[in-house]
Amino acid sequence: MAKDLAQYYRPEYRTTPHTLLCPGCGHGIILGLILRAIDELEINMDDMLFVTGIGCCGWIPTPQFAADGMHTLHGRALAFATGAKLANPKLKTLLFLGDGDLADIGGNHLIHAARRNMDLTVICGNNLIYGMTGGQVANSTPLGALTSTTPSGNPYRPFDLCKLVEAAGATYIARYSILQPFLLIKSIKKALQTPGFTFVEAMSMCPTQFGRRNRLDTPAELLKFLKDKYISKKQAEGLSPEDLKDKIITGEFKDGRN
Ligand SMILES: Cc1ncc(C[n+]2csc(CCOP(=O)(O)OP(=O)(O)O)c2C)c(N)n1
Ligand SMILES: [Mg+2]
Repeated sequence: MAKDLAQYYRPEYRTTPHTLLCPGCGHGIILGLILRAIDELEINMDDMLFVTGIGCCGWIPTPQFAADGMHTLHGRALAFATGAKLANPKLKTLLFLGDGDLADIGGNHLIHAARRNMDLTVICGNNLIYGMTGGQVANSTPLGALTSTTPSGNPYRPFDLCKLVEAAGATYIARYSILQPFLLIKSIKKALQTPGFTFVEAMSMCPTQFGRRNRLDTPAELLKFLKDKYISKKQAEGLSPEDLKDKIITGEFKDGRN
């Protein structure tokens, strides 16, 4: 099991971790799970490259991880990562991207990186909203949810990002929530070990924007709301489209090489 995770931080961040994350933010949990996956696989941080775009997720690997990192432009992290991978194919390249960064402004890059089956691991920290910029609606926001740009409720149905990358050609695909930390660690490990485009949708949470705007006033209330939303692939079997309407299915959706 995990050793002292401080070893993965640059010395100046070991005693006072640098975090811009709000209390109750799910991204911090995912940060710990990514490090645990790397620790369990015994990957040397010198062999890793972390790439992010802009958003709260952008602050997860950089500047504190003791590894090479690129904090790039909003929606363009996959393009930067593609270039870096071509320049140095030996680096294990992990991107940690927000739902908006990855699939709104960056949506076309996502489709084509998956289609080309680039050897990249993408972890999407999906908090159902644009967290950093004031709680605007995202491709991932549930139907009816309140955001700063949908004060009467989101009229659009959300993307299913796992189905999107599956259709485009990704090799490994899984979705688990921060309520399933061990399954998330396992899937991140598999994603890092599988060549090709590998995708883990890590369902996070944002009490500051999503919770507050949807009258889920504490992180615990938001967590309970999300717990009711997630069901496993097995639980979803046999349920009608009506029963599944408000649910998010978790599980491993593809585990193979194309
Ligand atoms: C070209 C450009 N357009 C818009 C922005 C503003 N912007 C920065 S982050 C962001 C969305 C963040 O949402 P998400 O990717 O879901 O990350 P989160 O903060 O929720 O983790 C937006 C719209 C920007 N920085 N650059
Ligand atoms: Mg977000």
